[in-house]
Amino acid sequence: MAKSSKLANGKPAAAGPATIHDQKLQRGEGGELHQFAEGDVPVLTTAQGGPVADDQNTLKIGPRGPALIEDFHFREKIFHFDHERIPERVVHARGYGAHGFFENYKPLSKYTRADLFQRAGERTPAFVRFSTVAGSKGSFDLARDVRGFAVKLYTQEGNWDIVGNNIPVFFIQDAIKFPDIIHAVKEEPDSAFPQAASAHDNFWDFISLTPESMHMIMWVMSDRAIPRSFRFMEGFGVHTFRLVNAKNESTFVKFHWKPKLGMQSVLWNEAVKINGADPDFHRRDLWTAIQSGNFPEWELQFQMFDQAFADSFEFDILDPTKLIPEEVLPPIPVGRLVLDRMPDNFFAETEQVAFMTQNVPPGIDFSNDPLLQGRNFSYLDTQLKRLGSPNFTHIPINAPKCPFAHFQQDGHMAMRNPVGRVNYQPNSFGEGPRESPQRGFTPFADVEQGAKRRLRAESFADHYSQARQFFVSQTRGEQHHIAAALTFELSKVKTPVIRERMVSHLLNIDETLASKVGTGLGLKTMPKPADAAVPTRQDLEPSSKLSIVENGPQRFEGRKLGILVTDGTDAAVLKALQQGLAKAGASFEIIAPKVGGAKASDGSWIEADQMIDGAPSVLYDAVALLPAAAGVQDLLQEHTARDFVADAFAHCKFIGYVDTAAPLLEKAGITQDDFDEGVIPLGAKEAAGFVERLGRLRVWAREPGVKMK
Ligand code: HDE
Repeated sequence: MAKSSKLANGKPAAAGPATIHDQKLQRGEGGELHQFAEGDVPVLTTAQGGPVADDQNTLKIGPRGPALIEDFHFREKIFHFDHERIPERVVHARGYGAHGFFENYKPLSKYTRADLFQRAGERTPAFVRFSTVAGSKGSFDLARDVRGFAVKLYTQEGNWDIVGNNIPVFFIQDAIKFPDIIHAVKEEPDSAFPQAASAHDNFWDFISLTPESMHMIMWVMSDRAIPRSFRFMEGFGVHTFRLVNAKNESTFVKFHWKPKLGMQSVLWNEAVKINGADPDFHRRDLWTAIQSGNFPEWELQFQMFDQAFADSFEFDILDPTKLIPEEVLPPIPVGRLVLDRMPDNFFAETEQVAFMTQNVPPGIDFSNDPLLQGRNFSYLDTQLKRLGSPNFTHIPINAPKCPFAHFQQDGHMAMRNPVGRVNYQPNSFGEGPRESPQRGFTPFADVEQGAKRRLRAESFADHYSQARQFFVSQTRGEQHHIAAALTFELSKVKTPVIRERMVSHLLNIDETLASKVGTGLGLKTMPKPADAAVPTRQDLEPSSKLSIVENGPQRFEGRKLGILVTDGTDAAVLKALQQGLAKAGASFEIIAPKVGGAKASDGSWIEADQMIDGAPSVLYDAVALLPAAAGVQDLLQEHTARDFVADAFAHCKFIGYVDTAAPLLEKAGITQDDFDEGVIPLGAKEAAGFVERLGRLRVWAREPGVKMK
């Protein structure tokens, strides 16, 4: 709050030291000092710059009104407030962004002329926005959904946007179906629910009538759709693109972002509880990591191939419902993306950022993927609606960071002030920019021919083989999660025929999966397999790269331990744990019965981050139970304390415990017989070893025993 403002009682607020916020207010955009300042504190003004005397009371006749419309300060303030919202994105409305940079490893001129890939170590500024697809802007973070992974690279040859997802394939093969799939997944139009959930009739009706979506369905029913953090997910450009070099030679490419901290997801039961406990879980995670200097990092990798590979590959490389297994075509590391700065203002940057698939620099080009071609139309179109003016590139987050010059002019909210008389070319005055055949974007000169028709290529007709390949590439536990997710989602579908139709597709993917889901749904008879245009191939090799568990980090870096303390907690154990975590690059939160903290065994004060009611164990990757003998008696009376432990166990997490915590484990229903390698006795000496073991993240062997759905 500006310090010149008055409190409700009309008295000026106490003047404290000027904050950064005030400093900014004090200087105009050009750095000029504000005209009005009292000492160190800037004076509140209208948007027109007029100083304001009273911001607490409207202008009235007499103390009780009526109010006067002459009150220009009130009218301007309310006018602006009334117009604070812009339309949210029609898809990917809920998102969170951060600034950073891309660093190129080595020159790639053999493949692409794109300037950002020409020099080793070159850094290109970046802005990344992660998102969910279906929910509205205010929906919760842990929806079962695809995550958007949109990267804007401010290259020296204009902005390059890789508008990708955390899943390498998509639901549909042709952009003309996009409004249908999105209408179907979003809330139903009559009831306006469910919010941010695909578990409803319309979605599964559309899906069950759209066999091309089956591969994607396997992914969105897998743990990929409930990531633990944006920091722990992969990103994909999805479509096949082209790299084009200076000789105009083209190489096909698929873009992959690999998280440095490895992949990690949560369980569905956890996701449901996280949504209640902290709907901003993913936002908070990214914010906290970056603000504390733990900058998330991804490696950009290219899967590159030529026309001969494309011709020989089992599926059409233009079909966005297919991927190329990494075992078949290993991706090559080309650089790293680091996110190191949060936006100063969410609206100005994250909300106003406009990603567009058609933003490519010379040296990057499109393929004929029909989904990509459709997107290239949609993303420009949508910005006009959302940002309200063709001048959306004037907004700083969207403006290029390289020199630019063109003759586009005027329009709503034009922010630039072009000088001179010439606003066209060619012109006789030798003024203004001219096109450059050498430096400019030249599309790859592919030769196309064919009859003009609305047709789906036959090479796009196999809808089940890669769905099966994905399924059989998962660990048993992950397969179980897919079956449980399908059963859950379809249990929310009220129309029996839709449930059956879905099971008929599953029969073409994997019989055990289909029968698990059929049994889970209580189908009286199994349906016949759906008609398949192409029979499912059984010979595709499993690809271990498709599993999250098989590619786990094996270290606790970037993860968070929840440490439960009470008065009397052993200070030495706590200290040893904290040291172990710091060494591992991990963080922790202290959870105490009261947020004020607790007194440790040595009389020192333990500051708490959370009270037990506000911090269920779903917010942590593992837990340590350090209550003292007296404190544990109080915890035994608390439901939330028992749930803290019971959930950690049911979610297959590592649990460290001191002797005095044993009654709490018992009260949570965990008996000596249940103890496994993940329930670990803790003393000061064991702390380092405990942290080391946390790197496995979960004790998956426990899962069948706890019968988590
Ligand atoms: Fe999008 N998509 N999309 N999409 N998409 C949008 O653009 C669209 C598709 C993706 O953080 C919209 O600015 C069509 C695939 C992300 O701001 C819109 C089709 C992939 C984001 C649009 C697709 C994506 C969007 C809405 C089918 C993964 C969020 C607001 C042909 C490769 C970007 C906006 C951000 C956003 C259209 C399919 C990813 C309406 C027509 C496939 C990450 O233009």
